[in-house]
Amino acid sequence: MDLRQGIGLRKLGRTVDEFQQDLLSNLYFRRGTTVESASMRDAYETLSLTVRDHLAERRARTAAAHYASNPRWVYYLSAEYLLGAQLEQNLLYSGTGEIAAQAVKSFGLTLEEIEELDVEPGLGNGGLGRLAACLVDAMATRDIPAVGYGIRYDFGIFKQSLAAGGQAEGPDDWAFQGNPWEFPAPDDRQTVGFYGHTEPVPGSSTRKVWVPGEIVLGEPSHMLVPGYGTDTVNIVRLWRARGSEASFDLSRFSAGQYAEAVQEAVRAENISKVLYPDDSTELGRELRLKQQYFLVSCSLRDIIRRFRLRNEGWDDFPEKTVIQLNDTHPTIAIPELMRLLVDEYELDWDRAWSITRRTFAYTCHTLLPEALETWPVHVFERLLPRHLEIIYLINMLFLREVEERFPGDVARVSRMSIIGEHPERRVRMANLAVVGTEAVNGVAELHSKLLRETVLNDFADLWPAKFQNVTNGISPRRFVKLANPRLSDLITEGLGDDGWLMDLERLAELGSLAGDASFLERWRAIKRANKVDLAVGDPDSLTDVMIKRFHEYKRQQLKLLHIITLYHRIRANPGGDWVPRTVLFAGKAAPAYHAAKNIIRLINAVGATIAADPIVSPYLKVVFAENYNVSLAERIVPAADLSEQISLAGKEASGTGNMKLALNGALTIGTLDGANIEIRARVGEENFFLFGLDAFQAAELQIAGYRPWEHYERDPELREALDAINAGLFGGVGHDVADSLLGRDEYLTLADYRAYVDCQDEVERAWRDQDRWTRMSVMNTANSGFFSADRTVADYAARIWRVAPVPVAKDH
Ligand code: 26V
Repeated sequence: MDLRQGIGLRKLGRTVDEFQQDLLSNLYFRRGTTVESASMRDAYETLSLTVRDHLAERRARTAAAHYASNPRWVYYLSAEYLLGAQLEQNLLYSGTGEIAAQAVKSFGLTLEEIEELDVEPGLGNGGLGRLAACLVDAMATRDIPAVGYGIRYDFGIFKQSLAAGGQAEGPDDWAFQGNPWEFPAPDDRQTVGFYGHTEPVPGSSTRKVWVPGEIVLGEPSHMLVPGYGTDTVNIVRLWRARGSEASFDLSRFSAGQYAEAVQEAVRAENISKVLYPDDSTELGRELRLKQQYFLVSCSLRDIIRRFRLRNEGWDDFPEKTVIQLNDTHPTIAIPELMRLLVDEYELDWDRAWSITRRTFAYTCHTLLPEALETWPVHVFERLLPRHLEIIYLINMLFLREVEERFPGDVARVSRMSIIGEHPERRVRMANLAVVGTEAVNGVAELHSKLLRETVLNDFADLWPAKFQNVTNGISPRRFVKLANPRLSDLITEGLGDDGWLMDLERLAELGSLAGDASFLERWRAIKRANKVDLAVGDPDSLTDVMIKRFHEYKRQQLKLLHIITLYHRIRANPGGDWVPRTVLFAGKAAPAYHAAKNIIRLINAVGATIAADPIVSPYLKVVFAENYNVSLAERIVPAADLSEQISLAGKEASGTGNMKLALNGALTIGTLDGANIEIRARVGEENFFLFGLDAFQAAELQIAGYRPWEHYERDPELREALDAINAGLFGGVGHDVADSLLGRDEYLTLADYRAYVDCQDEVERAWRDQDRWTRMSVMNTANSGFFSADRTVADYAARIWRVAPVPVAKDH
């Protein structure tokens, strides 16, 4: 690096010959093997290291630029990242795809076969984790100095398979054979305390000394996060727990108790052992709180270390630092920063509180009450005694403020308290997150509005300016360019260049091509070719996809009722002019979420009955694709004709699969929920299949008293569908699903059934006119430019983070 001594970095290979030489030297010197004895694994590791070097060189220039400008930094704190497979992405972002393909060919290999060894790190559950990955991608693309902090789980989200038609879970030991994409940085390890007690500090009313009862080490490693079309390479820094030397019990070892001697170390390492696979229901497990504090404690100390590299004192801290909390999972960062400032750096409480509040911002990703995190006070007290004291003090001062503003309003005070009292005392993390931050945002217009008007209404009364909306977005690089190369090439040809990949609103220029017959012909041929690649059904059938986590509010069961209705219609009129359909489901259910697993079982049972039926099977096929993850999404999304976004209105915060599908030319059938509303507003109501209750009507119906049974009695097709389940038509599977629908039907499935089925008839009318359908498809892509994560990041940067880009110099 030519930073101080004028020493230049040796140039990395830019021609096929040079790239081959780089491969060879990496094979010999870093992999430690030879051409003669190299395995496919060696080939994969060597190619990955060679590509990684190109990004690492850019990383060095990025770090130099950041160091020189001492900018305001964005720190994204997230318990989850779903980064997706790395090799193909990094070939694209480093611009080495072409030469790498030719270079590996000379060794008798293809990129495709090497890419098959590239395992995606499944360090997240679903939407929230993938959003984190899209946002770090977009921050790098926008040249924003940023670090994403997370946990390096040994086991990611479980591997899903089907066993006897139901979900079975297997371990995801994703880095079992090593991970060439990460750089371990053991020198930057941090020490984290748990348990223990606090002691007063003589002469101080606010300071305390916390004497932890357990000490754990956090060791970071980082993965490179390149920007597209720029030289910025940011990092995601992931912490892994290690036992400290003190956790090794020498006396037991000497006494021959070898296993007992290391049990403390094993306990420590369990902290980052496994990702919790339950999204949207809180279990209140101590180990999960431990994970959260582990992430927060390591990350905050690292942030302070980085701040100290270029700054002194504390006054500039909130000017140089913004910490975005991805949901409440990292919210203990608020009392932790208070603890560091007050107890360790000896700032007075008010100054520390002013710094803390100005440093954090909070993104909420849900509206479901059961997904709002709370922790029993006794769990908190045992694990983090000092943090609980700090929370009590924050709460006392905060509630005093509330009483001053709303004198005598005790109900309001108890609703806003960070400590809930009933049925047991619990710490309400969302309340803490709102109180301790400068900005709070929802993830789609409707979601942000409902947050202000319902869940966080009291807080919005108190601090209206704090509440904002930042509609989610997705990476067009991963979900169009990499996932759908055929469509990308056609778009690039249509627009004249590939600038749309960094300026997605330019897709609007496609609108003028929607009248061009030959363009439409090619558009349709690409969709068909993508379906052939996916190979799940007849490529000429309507490919109807529902891909997302399984949850009752998302209503996979509504899609099932529609499928059963189609089955009955075809059976009743075998010679009818039916639209052939392939329905593709994919998604995981939380292992303990029995109702969701029952829906998976019923999908497979219905699929089997249909497949065995010679009358129906020519027109209808139901497929369940196992182990939905980022890589599978990249294969399904380009092949979809119809995108199912049918959650009960008011329940889906945003959705991001809806954006991926619309951008790839699928038409949406959906409710007025989450970002569907914004998709419809942009692609045009004539290009969107809308049905169902809106959020207001749904809430009114719940209040008025909803009786699902009435829909069953009134609607013969609905009755026929539910009766078929109960009569055992699907191998006796699904009684529990039917019972739940006819009993409480919490998510108003039966209330929306008729509107949904009728709307599906509308879909089929549109499908029969393939020219019309293809035009609608083009208009969906053309008008989805808003849903780029680059725009999302620009919104955060302008309205919440107040950060500016820092360009990276081209050369040393
Ligand atoms: C929530 C919880 C709740 C407590 C226990 C453990 C746990 C683990 C994960 C989560 C995350 C659920 C929240 C989530 O993924 N929300 C989704 O966020 C997407 C990105 O903003 C959004 O598009 C989806 O609509 C929303 O469901």
